[in-house]
Amino acid sequence: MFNKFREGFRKIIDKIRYKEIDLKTFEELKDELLLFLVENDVSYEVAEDIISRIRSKLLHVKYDRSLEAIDILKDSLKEYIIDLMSISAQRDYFADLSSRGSPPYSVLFIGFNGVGKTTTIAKLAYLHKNRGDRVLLACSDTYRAGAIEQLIEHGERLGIPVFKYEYGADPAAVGYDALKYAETKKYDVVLIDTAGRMHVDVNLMEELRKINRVINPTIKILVLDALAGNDVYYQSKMFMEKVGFDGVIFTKIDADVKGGALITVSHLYRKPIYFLGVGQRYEDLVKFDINYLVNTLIGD
Ligand SMILES: Nc1nc2c(ncn2[C@@H]2O[C@H](COP(=O)(O)OP(=O)(O)OP(=O)(O)O)[C@@H](O)[C@H]2O)c(=O)[nH]1
Ligand SMILES: [Mg+2]
Repeated sequence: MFNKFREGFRKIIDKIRYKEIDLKTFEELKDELLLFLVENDVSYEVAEDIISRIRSKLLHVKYDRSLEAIDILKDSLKEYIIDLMSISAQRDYFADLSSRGSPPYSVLFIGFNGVGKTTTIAKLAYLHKNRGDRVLLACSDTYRAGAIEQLIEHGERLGIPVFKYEYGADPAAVGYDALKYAETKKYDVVLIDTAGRMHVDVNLMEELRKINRVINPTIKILVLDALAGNDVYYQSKMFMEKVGFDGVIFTKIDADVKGGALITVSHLYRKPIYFLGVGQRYEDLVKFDINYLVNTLIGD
């Protein structure tokens, strides 16, 4: 996990090994660090911010000559990422849900095409079920061929019912009626799947606004594919502008992604990363652990 980032960072660190800290060393390193961050999917804007903060930190440090630049660099970057993602450490998906009223809770999943929304819903349904929650899945993707069958198949495998209408039905109506149904039947949570959409899909983006308005979900989760790299910058911007979101789930972390996308999105919105998708099985949804991330990216 995050091997490229870790190895790249190690190379940078090796260059300054045994050098005493001074600003000259840092200035020499600056461009290389910037390039390294950008190559690892940290957006340029964020990479520049990281560097300017680390730099100003160095400027204010009273140098202890026994310290090596390497330690300052590592510690500053760790501190920066931990601070940036502190919201992810503080917030918990299940706690967030129950802090927002009473059941049935509704969770709306939004995101670009093929990022893993439906799979993530199935994984999260599995987690809910294991906690003893009564879960309902709602198929508000009435657009893509096979979308309804895909959700039904997960429902059957998990022993969880699926609320659905026909293809072409109004996705907002599916979500709304699913919620009404959940209220009557005393479900705890409704997980609502939506069709993948891109910024060029003007109608689909408008439709998403309607879904959001009509359902008024307890929580909106933006699903992002960590393999999309720096493209998550544009994806998250677009969904934030159109309907907003309360938290993020990154998928395909198992595919040796670089990791910078997580930093970029945290920097932009300070929204919690609730979970990471780390494979194709139902068990492969893990709570985001910031200390694990930082130690994996930067090392001890
Ligand atoms: N390796 C890996 N694959 C994943 C993960 N999450 C999803 N996938 C795969 O990604 C592909 C797309 O997943 P879907 O859940 O259908 O994606 P979607 O966002 O619902 O797609 P659309 O509804 O078409 O927009 C599938 O082959 C999934 O098995 C993950 O965490 N790791
Ligand atoms: Mg889907």
